[in-house]
Parts: sequence; C-alpha cells; structure tokens
Amino acid sequence: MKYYLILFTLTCMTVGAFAQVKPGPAAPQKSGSPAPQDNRLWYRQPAAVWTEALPIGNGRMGGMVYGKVADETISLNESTLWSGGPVRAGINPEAKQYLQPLRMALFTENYDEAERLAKKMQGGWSESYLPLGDLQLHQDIGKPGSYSRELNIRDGIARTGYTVNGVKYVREVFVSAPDRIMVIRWTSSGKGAINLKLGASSLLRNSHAAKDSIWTMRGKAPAHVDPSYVDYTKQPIVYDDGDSCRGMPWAMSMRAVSRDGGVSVDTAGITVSRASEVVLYVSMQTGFRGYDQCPNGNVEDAGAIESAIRLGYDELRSRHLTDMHNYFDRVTLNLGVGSALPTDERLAAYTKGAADPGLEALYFQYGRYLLISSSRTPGVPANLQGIWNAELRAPWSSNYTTNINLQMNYWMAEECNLSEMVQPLIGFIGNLSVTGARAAKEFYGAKGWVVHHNSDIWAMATPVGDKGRGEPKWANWPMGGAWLVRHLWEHFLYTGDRQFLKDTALPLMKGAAEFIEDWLIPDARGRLVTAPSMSPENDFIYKDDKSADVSVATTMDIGIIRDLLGDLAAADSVIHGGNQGDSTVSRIIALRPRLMPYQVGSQGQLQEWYKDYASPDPHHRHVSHLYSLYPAHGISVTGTPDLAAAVKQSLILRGDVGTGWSMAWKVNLWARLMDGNHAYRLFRHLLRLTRVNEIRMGGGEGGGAYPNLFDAHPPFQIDGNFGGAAGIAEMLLQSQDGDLHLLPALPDAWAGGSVTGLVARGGFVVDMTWKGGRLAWAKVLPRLGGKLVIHSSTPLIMNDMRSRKDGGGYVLELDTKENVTFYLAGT
Ligand code: FUC
Repeated sequence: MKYYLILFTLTCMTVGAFAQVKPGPAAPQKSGSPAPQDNRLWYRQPAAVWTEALPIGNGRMGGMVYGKVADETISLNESTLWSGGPVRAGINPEAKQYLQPLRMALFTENYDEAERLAKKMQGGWSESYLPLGDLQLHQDIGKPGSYSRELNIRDGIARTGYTVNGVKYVREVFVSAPDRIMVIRWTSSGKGAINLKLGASSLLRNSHAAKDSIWTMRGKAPAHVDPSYVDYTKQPIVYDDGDSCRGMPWAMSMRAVSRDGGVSVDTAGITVSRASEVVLYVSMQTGFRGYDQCPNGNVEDAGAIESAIRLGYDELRSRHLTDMHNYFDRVTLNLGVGSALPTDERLAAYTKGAADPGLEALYFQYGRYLLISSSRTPGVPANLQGIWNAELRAPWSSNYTTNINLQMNYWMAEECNLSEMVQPLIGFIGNLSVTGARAAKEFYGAKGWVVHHNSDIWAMATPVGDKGRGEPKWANWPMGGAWLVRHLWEHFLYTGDRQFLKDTALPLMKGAAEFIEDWLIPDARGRLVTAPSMSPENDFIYKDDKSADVSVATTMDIGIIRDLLGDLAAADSVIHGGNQGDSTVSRIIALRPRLMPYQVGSQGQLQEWYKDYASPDPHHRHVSHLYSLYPAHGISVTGTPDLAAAVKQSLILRGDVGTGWSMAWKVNLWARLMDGNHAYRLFRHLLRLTRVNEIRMGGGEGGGAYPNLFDAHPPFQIDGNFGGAAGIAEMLLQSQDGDLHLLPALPDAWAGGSVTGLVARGGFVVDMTWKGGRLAWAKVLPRLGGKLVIHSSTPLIMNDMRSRKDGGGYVLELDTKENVTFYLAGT
C-alpha cells in the first residue's frame, strides 16, 4: 500500500505540473500553430466599437482599451462616479396607508385594484453610474504593416503592437491596485520615433487645466440622471437641483514622463516629441466619501502620480503583477487544447459548433479576472456593468438590480477563491441595512430592513417607479435584502470566520428576518404568506385573457424566506454553541414550519404562483421560482427528489432561450440537477458571438458574448460573465449540503481535464484531474479541518480507505485536519 501511495503521489505531481501551464508574455500565435493554453484575448485588428475594446481595472479605476494605432482611445471609469447624493427621507409618506387595502384586494383576487394600489406605494428612481471620459492618445504615425492587440488576464495588462516602416511600437496599459494608478507605456525600436498628443474628453460637463507638468480634467457630476427607459421627463439629466450634496466633483489627472523625448503641457493636453519611450500616469478620483456622506471629498490625487513616478514603470509593473497573480493564480482550469485563432475568430467558429475547450476555460478565467478588476472598492460592489460603462444614461442606469443581477455577480466569488472580492458587497449590504430600515418603516410601518429591486451607490432601498410609472412586478419587489444576506452566510461557510458571523453577518441576517416577520401574514388556511408578492418581472393569467403581476406568496418569496430562516437558525446556533441563543431569532425561526409549502402544478412543474396560473410568456427569462435549487439549497436531487423533478420540469417548460444572465442561471440550475450535458448546452448558448447591443428582453434573441467576451443580455451586462463562470465551477464541484461533490455534473465534452484551487464550503480547497469522464485523483487542502463527506461517481481510495456505494455514486467519510492536505485516487 505504501508503495502504491508513493507512486500515486508522484503521478499526481506530474499531472499537476502539466495542469498548471503558466503562460509567459508570448506573442500572439499564428493560426495553425500549436494551440496556446494561455490566458490571453487577442485580435488582429483594433476595436471598432466599445464591445470589442478590452477591459482593465484595479477594482476602482477602469479602462476600455481600443488598441487603435494613430488615435487610441481608452474609455475611463471610476467605480464611485455616480449621479445624485445620499438618499432622502420621506420619499412617499403615504405609501403605508395602501398596504391593508392592497392586501384586501389581493385576497379577494381583485387584481386590477391591487395593481392600482401597488403603484401608489412606489418611490423615485435610482441614481446612475456614470462614465468618466475617454483618454485620447494621438500618435503621429503612418499605416502599420503588422498589428496585434491582446489582453493578458493573468497579468491584467493590455498590449498593442504595430510595425510602421520597420519600426516596432508596443503600448502597454494596466491599472495598478497597490499604487492606485493607470499606467500606459509606449516603446519603439526606433530612436526618438514616438510623437504624441495626449488629451481627454468627457460626456460630463468638464474643464481642463495644466499645472506643474500635470494635465487635469475636472467636473461635477449631475445631481440626478433618469434611467434610460424614462422617456417622459423634459430634463433627464439635471446638473444642479439646488442641493450642494447632490452631484459629486470628479477629476482625472495625467502626467507623461520620457527619458529621452520632449514633454510639454498646456490646457489642450500633453505633447511628447521624439521619444523612444514614454510613460503616461493617469489618476482618477471623485468626491465620494461614503453612501451617507455629502460627496465633497478632495478629487486631486497628485500624490498617486508623484509616487508612481518615483517608483518608475518597471517597479510599478512588477508590483501590479504580484498583486494580480496573487489572486488570479489561485485557480487554474484546463479543459483541453483550444484554438490558436484570435479570440473573435475562435468565438465565431465556436458559435458555428467548433469544439474549443480552451475558449471555455478562458471564459471561466475571464469571469475571475473581471471580478478581480471590478470589485475592490469598499462598500461599492460590481454594478450591472462591473465598472465599465461609456454611456451617460446606461441601460438600467448601470445600477444594482437585486432581483437577480447583483447577486449573480457574486455567485462564483467564494468558490473561485476570490473571497476578498466579496468585501465590497458585504459593506454594501451593511449600508443597505441602514437605509433599508428607514424604508421598511416609511413604506410599511415594519421593523427590520428591506431592499427593493434597484439600488445605487447611495444604498437606495425604497421601491422605484416614480410613484405609479413603474410596473409593480419589478418596482415594488421587496425581497432584495432577504436574498442578499445569504451571501453573508455563505461567506462564513467558506471562510469559517466566526468573528465576522457574530459581528456582521448575524445582525444583518437578523434585521432582514425581522422585516420578514412583519411582512408575513396568515392566509385563510393559516399558512404564512407574503402579500403583495411578485415573481420578478413575470405575469400570470388569472382569468381568460386577463393577466396580472401582483399576487400572494409567490414561490420565490417563500423560497427566499425559507432559506433565510434556515440560515439564520444555523448562524445563531454556530454562535451559541449548538443552541438557539437569541430570543428574537428563536421567535422568527419558529415561523418556518408555518410557511406556505412548495406546490407542484398540473404540468408537473414547481408552481410559480400561489395558484396554478400560467404565464403569458411561458419562456420568461426569470426563473425565480427555482431559487431554492440554485442559488439556495432547499431543494436538491438527493434531499427532495420530488421537488427537484418539478424544478426540472419547470426548466424544460421554460426552455433554453433567455437573456445572458438567464442562461447563466440555467447553467447553474442544470448543474445542480446533476445534468452536465444540459448545463453545457446552455453554456454554449452563453458563448455565442453577438454584436447586438441594444436592449432585447430574451426570446430567441437573447444571450451571447461580444468579441471582447463581455456577456450580452443584450445589451452588455456583466452578470452573465460571472454567472457563467459560477456555472462551470458548479459543474466541477458542489458543496451546498456541506458535503464535497467531486465532478457532480461533468459534461461529456469535458471528458478529460484538471482544475486547481476551487473552494468548497467548509474551506476545502480542491484540485482534481479527470480522464475519460472519471476522476483520476483529487488533492484537498482543508483550511479549517473537520468532518467531511465526499461524493463521487467514481470509486475513491484514500490510503487504506475505500469509498462505499451510495445510490448511483460513492461516498467516503473522513476526519480532516486543518492545513493537512490529503489525496484521493479515483479507481
Ligand atoms: C432585470 C431583468 C432585466 C435586466 C435588468 C437589469 O430587470 O429582468 O432583464 O437584466 O434587470
């Protein structure tokens, strides 16, 4: 046995070494050459439109790099640049008087009246995430003879290379988190060959100034920007509404340094002449000082530029690489050899049906890259577009939508070993608990805290709709807080951080549950229900051709509440040594058995509404009623097989069409149903090349990926990128019931491969290699230790232990020790 183990360990090491191919800064490969297992998006031509440009970011500052030759554009973003100011009280003081009449209307099934009353309970619109501007980098240069551009997502560096008249030029761009600076460097093989005119513009009102070699563009953001779907106001963009705390100041500053060229600065911009190498340092800052503070902070960050210049390009770059690699390298994924074509061409081939496991792995890692690059600002999570937005009135204000989109942004974070990137969300949930307590009181006379379907950097928690102009199916939906807190519990499950659970998670979960306690009412049969209740954005037919959207106890509401109360009970018991310690918590969790049960409808589906209603849109993009299978875990194939079968039937009835995020959700749902092939089919839909960037709500037109691999709702929404990456992880590893499920939903297309660094609940870090669809070996590092049950469809051996047969698979039970790695072999 000992001999076997040594041999086995050596084999693992060898396989592991192959699995961790770490690409160097290789030049783009020619088509036909061996396929690279690397982390690069690359192209043979500059971006013509924004969805072809390449995103870079340090979690706060972002850039979209077009890679043009003579007239380069880099779109700039700063995660805190939003319209508006801290939320106001007294948004709709009359709202709560309509709650009882609304409930009466619902219980008597007077849905027209219910709709009318629900509209009286709405608030204003959220604020908008704004684009800072465009860097315009003009180079005096002829037509290039050769050209390529790339984004290395491991390094977080965008590179454009071109040759003109035999002189080679390379431009590198990155945004450093440790040194909070964007850096652009031009180099040329010809001495003194670089001549530049550097400036910037903005869609926001702005002015330019030059001082001490630094060129600055500054402005003040609007006091309010209406969402793009508001078409009835004369002035959708209001710069000044008389409130000095609405409309934040912002600035970007830049300075060019060249060791041999001439650099001069005036208000028009920076001129560089006859340089062989130039480095441009760009800083951006806004007056944002916190969700509840007047945004009048200092906006000039000359210190960042000065210290960056002192460090110099090489040092900045190496500090940036260390920072990026620290996060990125925690996970590797190898699904097989990929195409060597440029990214847009391989995406086009993939869309036509070509196999390209390398592209699939790249898409997965791209999701991780995008989160590292967009989620590092305290209290400011990644928004609908991460941090990348070029429009003043972006689709849906590029805000936070909490009936799926914000949560989906964080589905993969913990499992994909990026727990730190959840911190902005955790901070944001804390902010929402403050504004949400005011909203609960004002709108419903309820305790605890509530979040409706939209929010913004100011942690807006009230319903949207502009008092009657929104449809209640989205505007009035009040379950955002109760859903969001599951991320806090999950953070604890992955990290085991009890202090966090005690100080942060439990109080926030309890506050969300206190609202729920007040929100629940008994129906005629004494079951606890919610009213008003919406199944986000879907309608139901209640009579002949009559449909409505507000009802009683939708399945999603009940699923969210069931999940919350279960997690709350578990959290309280962790803190109180296995007992329920908090009397409020005990009182609230006692409501759980009285909740309306799940129902299976006439078609065998998990019923979406209180009654077995049909939807006028049977393929609706939201699959809210399936919440309990994913992202929650109340329904499972092994725990509640009948309900899981009903979920499956619902998914079949809904079909595979949808928007980008809708497909990503379904990838995860099929993975939880342990149907890897169906999950994979949907994943392929998510990765279909599209160039449509105007709003389409689903049907046959939804979903896809742009040439830069951004997810298409359409338009661009980043949730599908994150949800798609989560889906891949979910096919490879699951742990929602506390056990470790190795390769639970491996599709046939990924018969062989390896992954390292995925994290399971309980803090187990898992590396796996599989061959012929069967687990070959796994290495598990228990960060926390403890008992562990491992499931696999392949029989497992560990030292002298063998797994036992269990249903269709195999199970091994172990006592693990903190930080003591163990290996498993599949047989
Ligand atoms: C929800 C979805 C839409 C879109 C928007 C941002 O309202 O129903 O499809 O994703 O959020």
